[in-house]
Amino acid sequence: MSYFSSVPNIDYEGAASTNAFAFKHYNPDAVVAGKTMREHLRFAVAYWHTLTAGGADPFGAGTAVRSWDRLSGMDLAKARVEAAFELLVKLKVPYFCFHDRDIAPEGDTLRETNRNLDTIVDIIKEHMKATGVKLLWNTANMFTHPRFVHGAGTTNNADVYAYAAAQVKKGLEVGKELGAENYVFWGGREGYETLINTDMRLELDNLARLYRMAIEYADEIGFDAQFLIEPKPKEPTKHQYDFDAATTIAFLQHYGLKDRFKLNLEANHATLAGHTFEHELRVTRMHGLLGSLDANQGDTLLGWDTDEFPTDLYATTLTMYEVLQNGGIGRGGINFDAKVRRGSFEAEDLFHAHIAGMDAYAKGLKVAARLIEDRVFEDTIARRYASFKEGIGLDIVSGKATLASLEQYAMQNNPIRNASGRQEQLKAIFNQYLLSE
Ligand code: XUL
Ligand code: CO
Repeated sequence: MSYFSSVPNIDYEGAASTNAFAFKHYNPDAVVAGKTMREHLRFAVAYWHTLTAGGADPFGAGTAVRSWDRLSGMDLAKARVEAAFELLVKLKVPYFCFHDRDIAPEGDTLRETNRNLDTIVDIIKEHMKATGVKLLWNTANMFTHPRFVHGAGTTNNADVYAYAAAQVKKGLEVGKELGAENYVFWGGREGYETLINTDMRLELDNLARLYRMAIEYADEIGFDAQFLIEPKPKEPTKHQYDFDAATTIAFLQHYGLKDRFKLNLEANHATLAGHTFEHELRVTRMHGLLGSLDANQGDTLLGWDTDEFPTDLYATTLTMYEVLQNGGIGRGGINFDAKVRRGSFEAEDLFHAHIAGMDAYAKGLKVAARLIEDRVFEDTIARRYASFKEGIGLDIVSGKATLASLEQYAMQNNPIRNASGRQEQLKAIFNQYLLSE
C-alpha cells in the first residue's frame, strides 16, 4: 500500500523546471568540487518531525492529515515505518535519524518499552536492507516523559539518572544493530530553571559521567559510531548547559572528552543563542569538531525554536562554505530537523518542504564551491591580514615580539593607516555568484 499515492518519485529536472515534484538544483550524481552532491550533502529525514509529529502547538491540536492517523499503538508505529521508507525512497534521501520514542511507543515498564523498540527496530532493519537507506544517527528522548521533569543526566534524582542511563544503553545497542554512523546527545532538559535550587557542579559532573559511561559501553559492544553533542541555549529549560558551540567545546575540554565527541550543530539553535549558523560552524571547525548538521531555520521575530525548512540561500551558501572549508562533513550529514508549518497539513507538503530544503542546500553547495574555487573571500582575507606576514606583524605571530619591542615600534610609527574592510563590495560579489549560478 502507498501512503503518498499522489506523489511521484522526485527527480532532478534543472533550474527551469516548473514541476513542483522535481529538484531544481539537487542532482545527486552531479559532481561539485570533486565529489557528487549525494556524497557532499548526505541528507537525512528527521523521523520525529516528518513521521511522528502532527502539527500541535501550545495553543492548538495537531492539524496534520496523514493516512496512518486511523491507527494506534504498535500498528501506528509499524505504519509509520512503511510511510517513512516510501518517503525516503521517493525523495532520494539516503539517511534518516530518530529518537527511540519516535519509532515505538512506551510500554508500562522499561522492559516492555524495550520490547516495543526491538519489534520496530527489526522492521526498520528489513526496510533498510531492502532500500539501501541508512541511519545517520539515533538518540534517546529523555525530555518528553514526566519522569524527566528535573532533567535526565543532570537530574537531582538518582533513580531518574539510572533510568536515563538504561535508555542510553539501549540506544547504543539499537544504533549498533542498525549500523548508525553517529549517536547524538541533545540535552533536552539538561539545564536549569533557577540557581536557588540547583547544584550546577554536581549536575555537570554527572552529565560528563553519563557521557563517559556511554563511551565505555559503546567500546565494550563494538559500536563505533561518532558521538555528537547538539548545543542549544534554551527551550525547554531556561538555561541549557550545552548553550552553544563554544560552551560545549569548553565542557568537552574540561572533562577530557574532546577526543571522543564532535558537535551536531543546528541552525535554529544558533539563532536562539544569538549567533548565525555559520558562526557556530566556524567556531566548531576551528577546533576540528564539526560532526554533523541539523538543517532548519529560525525566525528572528520569534524567540523560540520554529524549526522551519531551510530556504535562505545566503545561509545555506555560508553553511556549505564552512563545510567545504572543513574538508566535508565526514561521517555526519545534513539532517532536516525541520517541520512543515501547522497550516501546511497535507501529506504532500512533506515533499514540498524537503524539496525546498534539498534544493536550497544544493544551490548553497554549488555557489560555495565556486566562491572557494575563485578564492573570492580567501584573497580578500589574505590581503586584509597581510600586515602579519612581514615586519612587526611577523614578529608578533612568530612570538618574537615583546611589549617593549612593540612599544619601541609604536613610538616611531606615526601615523597609523587602516584600510577599508570592503564589506559591501564583498556582499555585492556574493550576490553576483548567487544569481549567476
Ligand atoms: C530539539 C532538537 C532535537 C535534537 C535531537 O530542539 O533539535 O530534536 O535534534 O534530540
Ligand atoms: Co536538532
